[in-house]
Amino acid sequence: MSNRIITLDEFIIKRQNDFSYATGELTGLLRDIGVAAKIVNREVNRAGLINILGVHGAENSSGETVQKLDMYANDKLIECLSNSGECCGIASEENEDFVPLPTIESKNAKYVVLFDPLDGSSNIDVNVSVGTIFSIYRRVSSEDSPCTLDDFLQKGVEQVAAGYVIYGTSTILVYTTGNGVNGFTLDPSIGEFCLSHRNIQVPKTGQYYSINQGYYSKFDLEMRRYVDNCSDENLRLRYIGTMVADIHRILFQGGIFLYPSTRKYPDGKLRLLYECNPMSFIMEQAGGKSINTNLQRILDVKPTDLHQRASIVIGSPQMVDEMKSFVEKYSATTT
Ligand code: P6P
Repeated sequence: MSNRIITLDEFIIKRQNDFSYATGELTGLLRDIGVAAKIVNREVNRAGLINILGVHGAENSSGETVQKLDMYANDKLIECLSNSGECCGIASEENEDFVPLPTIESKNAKYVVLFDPLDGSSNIDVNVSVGTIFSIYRRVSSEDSPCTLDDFLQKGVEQVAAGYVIYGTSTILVYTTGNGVNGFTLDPSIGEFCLSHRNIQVPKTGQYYSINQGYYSKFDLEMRRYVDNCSDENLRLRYIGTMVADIHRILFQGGIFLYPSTRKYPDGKLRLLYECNPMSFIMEQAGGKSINTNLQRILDVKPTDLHQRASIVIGSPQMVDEMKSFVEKYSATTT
């Protein structure tokens, strides 16, 4: 295999024939997201130096305090997607409502984009990996009018593309358009994302489980028993507190990530539309599985609200199946 550098742009253009209906717009959209990721990466890397850390003071739609870098990343993504002319609307964790992009070109655009601009932002101040997550759908509303809420409330199985950027020891963009998963590492010396992980396949099983064990006493009984079982099986606990980083590790080393319902978050904490759905699309495309603690496939859940939460169990297929059968068995014996 040649060691020739393949940039993200080159790869996207070469693969645009993978999906018959695209007329280059999805290609343009993915490239624009790549540009936004480079801009955000620059600021994430400089954050400690130019003092844009610290609490922005505002609160996002989840009532969480927003760090300045969240707002910066949010603004840059909206700016790049607005300039692209390929996107008719966006929805973000940082915006209460969806944002139609009303320019003439965009109004005829076919796609909407949902994103978490900076996942794990509470980790920024302590130099732990954070990420950006994005999810792309074809609009369902008429193309000669502004986008509508229905364009965003589609099942995860309808996504045409999804991806994430992890800002860690290196910056890696991972995405899928439904034809496998590929990873691109940013080479700062040339300012390009270069193909570094071709056709990522998650290991069928693994030695790691990833859950906030601090909530153990607040889990449902069968989840507590499953966590006990992980310990009995001598699995190793790894929990970074950034969903992108925990799932990125699982894609390469295998394992299972769980954010179940708790008393504080009876429907789970993570957001269905711009966290669980895109990460589940990627995981399934890499051969993994993703369900909620009602044992329903995440991508089949019909959304009813932009910011609705979901419980999630995602990772190596054998481990998700084992967890599912464990819960089924335990629930059966406890009814
Ligand atoms: P907890 C980060 O705030 C986040 O949204 C995900 O990236 C992460 O997996 C989760 O919340 C961590 O939540 O309750 O364990 O701190």
